[in-house]
Amino acid sequence: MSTETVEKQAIPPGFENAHAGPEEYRRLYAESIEDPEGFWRREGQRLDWIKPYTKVKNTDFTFGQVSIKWFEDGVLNACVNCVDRHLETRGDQTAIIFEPDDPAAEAQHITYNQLSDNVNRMANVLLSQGVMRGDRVVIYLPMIPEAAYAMLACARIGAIHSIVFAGFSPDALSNRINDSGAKVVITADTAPRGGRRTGLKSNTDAALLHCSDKVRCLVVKHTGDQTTWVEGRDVDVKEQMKHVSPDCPARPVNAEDPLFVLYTSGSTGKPKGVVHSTGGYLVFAAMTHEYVFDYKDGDVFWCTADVGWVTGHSYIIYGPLANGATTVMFEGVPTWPDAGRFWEVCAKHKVNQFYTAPTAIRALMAKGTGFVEKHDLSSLRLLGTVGEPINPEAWNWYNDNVGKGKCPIVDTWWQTETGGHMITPLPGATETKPGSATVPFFGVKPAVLDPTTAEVIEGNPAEGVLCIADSWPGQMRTVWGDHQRFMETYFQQYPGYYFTGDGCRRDEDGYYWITGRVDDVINVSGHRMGTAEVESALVAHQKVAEAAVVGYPHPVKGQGIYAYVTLMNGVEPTDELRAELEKWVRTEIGPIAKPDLIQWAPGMPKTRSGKIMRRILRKIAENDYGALGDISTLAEPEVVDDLIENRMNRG
Ligand code: 6R9
Repeated sequence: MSTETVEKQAIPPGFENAHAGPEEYRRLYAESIEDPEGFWRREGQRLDWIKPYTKVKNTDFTFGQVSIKWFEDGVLNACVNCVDRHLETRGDQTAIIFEPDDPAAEAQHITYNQLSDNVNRMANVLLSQGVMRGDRVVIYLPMIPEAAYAMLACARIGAIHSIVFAGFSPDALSNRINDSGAKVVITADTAPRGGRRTGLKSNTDAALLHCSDKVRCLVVKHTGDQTTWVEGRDVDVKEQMKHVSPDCPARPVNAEDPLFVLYTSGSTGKPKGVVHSTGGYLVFAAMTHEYVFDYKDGDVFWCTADVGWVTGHSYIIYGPLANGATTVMFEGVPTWPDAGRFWEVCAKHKVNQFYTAPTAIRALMAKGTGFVEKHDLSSLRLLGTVGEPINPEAWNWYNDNVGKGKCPIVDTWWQTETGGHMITPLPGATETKPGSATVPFFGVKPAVLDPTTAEVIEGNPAEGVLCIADSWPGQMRTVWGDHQRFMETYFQQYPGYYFTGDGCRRDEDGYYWITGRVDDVINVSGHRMGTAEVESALVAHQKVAEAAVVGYPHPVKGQGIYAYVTLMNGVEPTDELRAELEKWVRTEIGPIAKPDLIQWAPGMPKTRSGKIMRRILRKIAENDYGALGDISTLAEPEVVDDLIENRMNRG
């Protein structure tokens, strides 16, 4: 689909008093770029500081000496900012609504007072285990309130948390415990999800076989399921929390002290421990949460991500709680007991802002509109997406059926590395275009660079790799234990810029369209093509539920287009349909984009966070499936066998 033909969607009524209107966006954006010192000096004040900063920005993108510091002489505590400072004015307000996996179980409403009590107790338990300022604590928990308590308890005592998504294997867990040098791992007995249970404690037992025997294991007895118990190593957290004091003094830390390390899923090589700071990160998470979601006092905010991903860090915990919000924590999955669960929960808790991933929207779209129509979604004011480009069909479905045409959709482009939203509409300020993340957030200076010459492409339209020309407070500071790798990954290829790894197009209106990771860009007969574009065309066909496109070596064209296609429920995969889809893409984009090979894929290999693992699809398409590499992070490793068996490119 050509982006030029996409109509701008007006700002829906009801956003006249949003945090920023069109004029204010222009004014503040200009200020943030022309005077970053002044802009962020003011914005930094949205936090409470124990010792106010006098310095604001001290950053250098020069390869070999990359250094990023914000508010560097300020002293604060992140937990105080997310909990203590709200107690006087909103101690009895709900901080966290916990919605359990089992829809019949009762939801918990945890007030700021209760949050404070639990966090202080958890912090005292950590101290009693010898955890000190700067120590690492690995958190391997399901989406339960104790995950929030554990994160904030670490922040309270100046320890650095590193969450490992509860869907990861024992191998992944032990690698992260060892790489971060953690003293303690916090886990739970078992994790219920979609009616099934994962043995987190047994996974942790297996992981700890490969770690120092000094690592302590704190266990949250969540379901009460039977587990093994290693005396002297395992600690019953809930029991200990009863016996310690509900008061734990907050440790003042420097703005640049790390708040957390989060490993990025290993699409290439060893996972990187992304390090985020305390001051800059929290300012950026809080500010983006307020502006991008137009968060106002009393709103109920729901981000459906898992706290194991950066989205959960910034928009379930740190951003919302720094703003004194009510944030929903959901333990379950969108499709259990049926495809109406999201909408049931929205209706039940009168959710105002709902933030999810395109992959979830497409999965629910394939099940039909009946599941949405059953529930009262009148509380919704705003919808958001994150994680991948959203194809216009999913955007429209979301807009029509969930937002009923009344809710702005914020398509937020950002990364684990960026800490918070980078390119995104502001609901009261930005007209949207389905499929575009639109315009930069305050303080963000995107640049489109030519991938071969590394030169900046000025003017519109432009197409190339997406870089960021200057630092913003939420930027990652380093790779844990490997600053050299940090510099090589992000600052070497395009000197003077932060390289995002994404390709993008900037249209006539200056709107950004993320075309996917640059390693997903394929070159067919000398024409560069975003795989996302072909996928978008394929999923626009009414019989297609999901599509993933990769390149494969082609004797004439350089690269050919290999498409994996998942059909809607009940649609027969026939040769006629294959021909129909080829023709469809030809007419949607042009003959150049016609897939050379289409393989029916009953399922896609996805990471636990729902991202399609293109590395695997590329290998299968290259008929090189012997070298698939690590598939342990896949949600359903079985789908790979089916894809190999039915591959189209047998060499
Ligand atoms: C927050 C998060 C980052 C990568 C990023 C890009 C893709 C994220 C997107 C998007 C298009 C959006 N991505 N948001 N692509 N439109 N709105 O997802 O972090 O897991 O580190 O992934 O995800 O490719 O580079 P992370």
